Amino acid sequence: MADAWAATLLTLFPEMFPGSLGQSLAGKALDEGTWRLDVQDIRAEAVDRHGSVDDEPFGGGAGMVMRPDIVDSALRIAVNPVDDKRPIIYLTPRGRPLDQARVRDLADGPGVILLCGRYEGVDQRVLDAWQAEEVSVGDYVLSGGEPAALVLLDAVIRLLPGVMGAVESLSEESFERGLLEYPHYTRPADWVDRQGQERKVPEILTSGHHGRISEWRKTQAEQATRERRPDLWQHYVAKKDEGQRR
Ligand code: 6GU
Repeated sequence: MADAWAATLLTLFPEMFPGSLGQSLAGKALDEGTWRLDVQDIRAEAVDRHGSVDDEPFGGGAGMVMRPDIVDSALRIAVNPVDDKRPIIYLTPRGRPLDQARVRDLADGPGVILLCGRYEGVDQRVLDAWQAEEVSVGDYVLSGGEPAALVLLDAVIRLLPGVMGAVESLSEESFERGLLEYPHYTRPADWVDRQGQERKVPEILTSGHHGRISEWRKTQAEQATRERRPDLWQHYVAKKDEGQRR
């Protein structure tokens, strides 16, 4: 059998893992050996008796920066230079935004080495030396890379073979078609909210007309995308036009 998809995670807060990844689909897949998680405490690489891993930024400014020598030691332990083909990803709001295409590529590969920074970040030289890919999970600032690592791993692990039961739900979902998903409804068909207002399920969904239901869902998906994500909408329209010109 081929080796399981393997994540190695470098962090100053190893107790944060597996965290949410020990639950639900990801947790079951972890127990079953579909993927593995090695958590490495960066502080174990400290060389002084205080266990320092950071220092003041050259040039001044707020906060502390993680030392390149300490992070380098941690990476030397994590990476086997002979046969480790896994990308090294440093999680930072300075990084390229994570998207479903990158998530898919990671799921298709052997695994990932994730470096979580704290404080103001990691000395740039060690990132350059290891050709670390800098990745962000969105335009907001987290207090550290750890929750971002959980997000990235969650997105990848659900794509690993055998993790998601219903494979059909994959190709139809958000982003796989470049659109946000249509809204979902279930029983009861007639429901009264807390103000006493009757809220019925859109009639088309209980009509049994599968063709018309598909059309309705597509329209709903397009409308939501146009209103909420003009960036995705532009891309979708451009690709549709390109398809028609062929
Ligand atoms: Cl990857 N790290 C931190 N600290 N903040 C973020 C982020 C990553 N992505 C978005 N905000």
